[in-house]
Amino acid sequence: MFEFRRQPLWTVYVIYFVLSTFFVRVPIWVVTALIPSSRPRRSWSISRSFIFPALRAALDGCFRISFPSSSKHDPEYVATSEDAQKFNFTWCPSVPKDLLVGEVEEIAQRNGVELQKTYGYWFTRPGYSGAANGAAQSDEKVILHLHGGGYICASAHPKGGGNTVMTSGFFENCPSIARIFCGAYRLSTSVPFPSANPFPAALLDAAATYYYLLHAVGFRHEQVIISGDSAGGHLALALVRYLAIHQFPTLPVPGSLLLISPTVDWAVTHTGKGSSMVRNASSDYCNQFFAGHTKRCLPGTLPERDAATNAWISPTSLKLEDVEGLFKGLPKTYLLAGEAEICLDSYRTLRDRLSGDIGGNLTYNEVKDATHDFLTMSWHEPERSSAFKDIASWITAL
Ligand SMILES: *[C@@H]1O[C@H](CO)[C@@H](O)[C@H](O)[C@H]1NC(C)=O
Ligand SMILES: *[C@@H]1O[C@H](CO)[C@@H](O)[C@H](O)[C@H]1NC(C)=O
Ligand SMILES: CC(=O)N[C@H]1CO[C@H](CO)[C@@H](O)[C@@H]1O
Repeated sequence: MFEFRRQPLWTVYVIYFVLSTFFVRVPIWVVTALIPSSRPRRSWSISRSFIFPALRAALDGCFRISFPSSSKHDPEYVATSEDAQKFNFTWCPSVPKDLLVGEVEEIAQRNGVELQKTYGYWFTRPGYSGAANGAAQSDEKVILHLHGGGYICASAHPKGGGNTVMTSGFFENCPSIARIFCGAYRLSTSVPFPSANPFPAALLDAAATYYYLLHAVGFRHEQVIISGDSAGGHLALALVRYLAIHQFPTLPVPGSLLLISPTVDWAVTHTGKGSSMVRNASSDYCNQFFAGHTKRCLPGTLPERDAATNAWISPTSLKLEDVEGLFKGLPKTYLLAGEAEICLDSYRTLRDRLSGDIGGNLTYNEVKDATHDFLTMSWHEPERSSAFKDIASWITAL
């Protein structure tokens, strides 16, 4: 993995990638998209069957050379440039020290993870007239959204991944949502890069963004929907579980939790011939994310096997010994799964564990023929809008 990250291999690989894509891959994608029986899914449209392998190839390429990162998305740059106002950037101070307790505190000490300030961006509904970071209205519902990217790429920046497509989906389909706060958290690295920001770095940052909404903007906890897609869904689940275990008076469990294709089995314990990992491999593009990198990033100095035996890392791991009560005290939760995803089996395990603990407060939606994190793909229609509409009625009924 990342074997071509250094020059001159980087350049050689990029040239090879561009040429082979134009002259070999694109023609193959065109032909396979045109013939229904050779599409990633027979039921998929021609255009989706063409865009999908391109997305997969781009990601696989990144796993060879490393993920691009833009200095214009660096918070220190944004904070001191005109982008701060343009994108409604804000810093969020770290949570007070007394909110770091229990097992998470022990792991933080062991991994040398400190509390630190983080940041985020406000997204507003078109036509929104107030200040993006203005005081909470008494009847307003707000979404705190945590982005995906396997804990190793993307950001909360409007141009840093799927955030703009995701938030516009909420604005177009959920009339009661006027603004969304995309909270940033530390990304992680591990071999072949130097190890940085293992668990619970992202959890502490996500907690800081929620603390900001309650204490700086003035939302009551019931008004907040904590949401996350992919790795951000894993993070949202971990944060709310942490709050449910400790019942902090200054940082109560939020009103509700929205999990969008949450990556909840980094150890890949749902595996084998009949599993979605194998059976849905051709209709999912993030196979590389489960090839071991994030699984090494998150545990830090914990033993490697902890990826499978620690519920903070893999809450749906089939190797967890005691799962009863794992999600006790969680609020109303909506879990969105794509039926064409490799992670589908782990979502079904999450569904079963959640419903064991919160019963009817769980809403599960498994969308036929949908691939991983499809709410971030404007080309994944009609499934995307239809799922957003279903989420909208769940929000209305909260
Ligand atoms: C930032 O907030 C203002 C309202 O204060 C809004 O008009 C503008 O569209 C927002 N920018 C983004 C990127 O959402
Ligand atoms: C479901 O949520 C309601 C409040 O919204 C709560 O009173 C009830 O205890 C919850 N049920 C479970 C099983 O968690
Ligand atoms: C087309 C296909 O094989 N889909 C599979 C995706 O994974 C689920 C869960 O394992 C299977 O039930 C589907 O048949």
